[in-house]
Amino acid sequence: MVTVVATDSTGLITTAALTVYCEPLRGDLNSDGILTSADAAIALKLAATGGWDANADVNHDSRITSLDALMIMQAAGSAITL
Ligand SMILES: [Ca+2]
Ligand SMILES: [Ca+2]
Repeated sequence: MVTVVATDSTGLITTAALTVYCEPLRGDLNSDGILTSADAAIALKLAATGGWDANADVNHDSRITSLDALMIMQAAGSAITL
């Protein structure tokens, strides 16, 4: 929840409370706020073990595979955007 304060040109002030929903950074599997090779490694581990994390399925095919890890690695290197 954030509170927004607005002032118009005559000096009148109003406030409003807003609820803000933040979506996690897609592919940020260690939740540190950035995409790195560590996230790709976690995706690879999920792919190898059959684990599931919806945030790791970056190509939206309902499976976690090495392709998801590759895409996370490419996004970490700014080659693509997830
Ligand atoms: Ca991360
Ligand atoms: Ca996938």
